[in-house]
Amino acid sequence: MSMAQVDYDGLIPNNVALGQDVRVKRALEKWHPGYIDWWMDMGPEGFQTALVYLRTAIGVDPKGWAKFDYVKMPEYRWGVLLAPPREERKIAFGSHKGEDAWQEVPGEYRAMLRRLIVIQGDTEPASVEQQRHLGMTAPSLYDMRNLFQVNVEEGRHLWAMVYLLQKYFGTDGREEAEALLQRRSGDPDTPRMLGAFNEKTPDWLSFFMFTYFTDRDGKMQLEALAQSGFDPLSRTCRFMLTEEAHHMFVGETGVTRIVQRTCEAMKQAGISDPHEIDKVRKLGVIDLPAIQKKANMHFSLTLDLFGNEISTNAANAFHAGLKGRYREDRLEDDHQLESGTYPVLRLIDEKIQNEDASALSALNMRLRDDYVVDCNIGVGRWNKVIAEHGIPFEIKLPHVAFHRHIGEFSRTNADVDGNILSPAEWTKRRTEMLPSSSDRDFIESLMKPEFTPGKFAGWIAPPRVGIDNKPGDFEYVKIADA
Ligand code: BYC
Repeated sequence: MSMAQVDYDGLIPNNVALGQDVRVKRALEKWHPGYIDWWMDMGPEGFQTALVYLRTAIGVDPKGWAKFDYVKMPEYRWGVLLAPPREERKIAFGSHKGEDAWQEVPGEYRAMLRRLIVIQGDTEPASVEQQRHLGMTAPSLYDMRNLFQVNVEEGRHLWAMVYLLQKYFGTDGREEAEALLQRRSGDPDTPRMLGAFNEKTPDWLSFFMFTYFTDRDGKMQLEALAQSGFDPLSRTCRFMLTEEAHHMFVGETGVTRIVQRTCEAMKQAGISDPHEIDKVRKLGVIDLPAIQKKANMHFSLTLDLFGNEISTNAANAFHAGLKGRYREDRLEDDHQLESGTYPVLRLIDEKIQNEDASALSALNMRLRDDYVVDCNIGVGRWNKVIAEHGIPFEIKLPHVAFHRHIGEFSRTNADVDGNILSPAEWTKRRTEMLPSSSDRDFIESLMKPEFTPGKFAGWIAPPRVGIDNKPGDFEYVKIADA
């Protein structure tokens, strides 16, 4: 069987010859029931027996890797899929640059590597937990199917990290794999590891913002890990990135469709001022200022996921050849960064100022800057829709110092333009910039399910094309079977 094909014969679909790797196969088979228990307890609530039109990976070839069919989610074939090896791959950066990529864990970097894999792994089930109530209020079967597709693939990404832990890290890898099933998003005693993954995803606008902003952090981090000198991690991340693209598509188009519906309704009602919030809300659509506030929140929470501005962890991981920069292989420099500098925004004398830091210790910032550029592309598309309707409003990403809980700016309060506010001013102005309880209540009041094939809730426009080119009234989820 070629590397591009997946062996579906056993319990765990894979393209890593698991059948010949008895120790790891047994370890994964032992982990499997705990995973299914976790999925039943913490996966999509209320739809575990529904038939969902899902794509399943049948290969790792970029073309034609997926097959679409109706599947009950607990029967989804979660498996271990690595992108094909690149012949004679070399480590592309850091102090081992030019050496052969590692096929086994380099002993000196074992702990660092395990920590990166565990953190990556922890985010995947966390997001499923955060989104578990959303099926009940889906604005259409199309959206419900997309939610569940994202969820099963996050489950598969957990499998991807667990495979690495089980195969390469012995007893402590097995313990970490267990712990990934024990932590819970938002639990005060056993929370998920990173801040944003303990927040709630209470409504569908949040879901789309999460998949737009937070899954995009996933993309950036996976791109950086795909550069890893540890080849199995690189290959795993390369395949995960093909799945991640759909998640960001769901987010970007979801927000676009909400913006579109709002603009259409405003135009129809003859409202040209986007700040006439009460009037807009009476139309049963989400006002643009509320969409802006949600974007402010999800963007700022996601910036925290890049860690501290100055980080020895990031410097060490790069120096060791474990985690590179975004698309390291396309950058032109010495790929070692021992002497270079990078400008970092910092809080100096209560002012936000650029300061040159050593390029190695500023790697989190470099990735974050690349992320912001990437985020702005979709925001531009949202604004195009608003402009096409002739409405004077522009969605803007807030300043990176706004509403931060990690790093330099967690010590201060900045507004969306980066002006430093006193604590009293912050408290006074907070709900201008972040969703207020009345914003939340209003959005929640719209979250009524629409489960008729081909129909959409009134606050969101239908998509331009169906999934797998299906017609508009296609029954993406057969709930009757639930
Ligand atoms: N919350 O040296 P620093 C995804 C901790 S998303 C809580 O600056 P570093 C997905 C940090 O752990 C992508 N704690 O950190 C998306 C450290 O603690 P220790 C997930 C935080 O290591 C949607 C200390 O503060 N993958 O895939 O340079 C759906 C000092 O910090 C936070 C990865 O993140 C935080 N936000 O950078 C599903 C890739 N930030 O160790 C999935 C793997 C920092 O001193 N992880 N801390 O006790 C990494 O590369 C890095 O760990 C981080 C942090 C970029 C997260």
